[in-house]
Amino acid sequence: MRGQSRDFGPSGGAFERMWAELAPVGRAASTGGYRRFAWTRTDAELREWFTGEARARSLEVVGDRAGNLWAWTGDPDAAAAAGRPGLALGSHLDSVPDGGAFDGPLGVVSAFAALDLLREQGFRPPRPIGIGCFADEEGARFGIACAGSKLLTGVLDADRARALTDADGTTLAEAMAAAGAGPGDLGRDDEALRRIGTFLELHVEQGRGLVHAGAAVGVAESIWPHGRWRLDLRGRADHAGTTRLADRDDPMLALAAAVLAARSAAERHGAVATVGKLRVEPNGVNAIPSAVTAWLDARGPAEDDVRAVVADVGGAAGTGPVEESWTPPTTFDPALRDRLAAALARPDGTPAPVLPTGAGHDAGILAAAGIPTAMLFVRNPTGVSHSPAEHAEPDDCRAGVAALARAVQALL
Ligand code: HGY
Ligand code: MN
Ligand code: MN
Repeated sequence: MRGQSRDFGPSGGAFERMWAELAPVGRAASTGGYRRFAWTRTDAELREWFTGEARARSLEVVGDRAGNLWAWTGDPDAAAAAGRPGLALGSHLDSVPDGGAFDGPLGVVSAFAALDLLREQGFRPPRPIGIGCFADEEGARFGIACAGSKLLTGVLDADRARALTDADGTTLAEAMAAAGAGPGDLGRDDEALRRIGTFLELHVEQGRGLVHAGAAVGVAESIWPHGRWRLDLRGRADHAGTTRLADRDDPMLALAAAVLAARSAAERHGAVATVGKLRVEPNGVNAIPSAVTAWLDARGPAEDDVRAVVADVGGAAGTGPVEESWTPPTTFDPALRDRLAAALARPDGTPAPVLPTGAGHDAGILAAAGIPTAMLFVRNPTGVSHSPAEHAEPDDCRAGVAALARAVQALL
């Protein structure tokens, strides 16, 4: 199975052990893809794994009011009070439906492995180092991208979050309570934010920029604005065999128009648009649907273009798209970016490649909250992501750990 520990060869070491331990958690044997959704039993297993790895390194594990977990060296509160807030690493462990092994977990595992490497090298950090594990980055169950970091920074309202429902109608509040997490305390957490002086997220690249650059590791320049809209398409249920075409009110026709419009509008506006999730009622082969619900994901370099695509799709579908999630554009701190590109220069001295991305990340949300933030990308040979085929080569993953350790030393 791609992404499993054997891909990392016989060398052993903490990275390979952690990777092998995570590999089976939430993986579907049929596809090799992952279903690691927020506030599920699989999520609880991942949280337990994270806590175990932290405690094995004598890191203090604290939760924040948004459901995220943090593992810190030293005393991050005392350091923050002394005006020396810590450097936090980390990423997320949740996935999209049938997702890949690397999107998220590579950042968390690499953070633990980089801390190990720094300790082996005798590095004594002048400020605390934290490792964050963000809740519900993919929004696969409750629909909001980067929900944990948006709650942490106050971008996502706690009452709205508590009322979000999954496909079965379970609210986030109910799911958190069932997982033993108190939904009542959800909200912006200034105490947790004060601990973070700088945030640095390592992530598998979701594209082929590093393949073209011929580099194992790169630095993020920016994240495109992106959002998710719901299209409620109503029709009239009727018999598939006895209803004359002229008498039909079939919402599938509006769906078809919307999907084709998404593609043509994206081409026209220099953006990308996807309809990847549908709900059809009653979803019977021989019944004209009474309703079709579709979700549109639209992104691009310019916000106006993204919104123009959404408007075009709404026009084609004959209904107003309902915005469920919006993430404004991120430009990462240029000084941090350039410092890292220099610190991670290639053997010939040229700075590490600097790349934009269309993928959203918790790092983008923390940057928007004013925390100096940077991202490192690790080469993905095919660029494929949000798929069981997502992959990164063992040597590139090791290069990512070494780069993350070097970046920590450059920033502290
Ligand atoms: O959707 C995204 O861009 C990210 O994977 N959450
Ligand atoms: Mn993702
Ligand atoms: Mn991710």
